[in-house]
Amino acid sequence: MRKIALVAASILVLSGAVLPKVAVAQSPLINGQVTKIDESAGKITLKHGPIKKLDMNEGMTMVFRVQDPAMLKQVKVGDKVRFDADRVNGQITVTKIEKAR
Ligand SMILES: [Cu+2]
Repeated sequence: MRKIALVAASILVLSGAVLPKVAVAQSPLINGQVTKIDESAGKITLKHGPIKKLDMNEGMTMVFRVQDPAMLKQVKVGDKVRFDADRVNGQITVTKIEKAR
């Protein structure tokens, strides 16, 4: 019986039934798509939806600075991503980025 419960729990986790609850608890990320990466400049171009906190009420394609150059290795052109951005020293900067699943 114990084994069956364990298998059932594993299936729940693998199917993602448990994961969405975790995601909801995090701060909402912005959906976007990578259109260009400039590693030497530490910049990324993202097509993105509205970002109310940065006064972008409509979606657009624009260049962002990245907080950490390593972020540019995690994604490639064409990837759909989820990211967060903020004004850092007056520059709009990606503070977090992950591939969308
Ligand atoms: Cu924008």
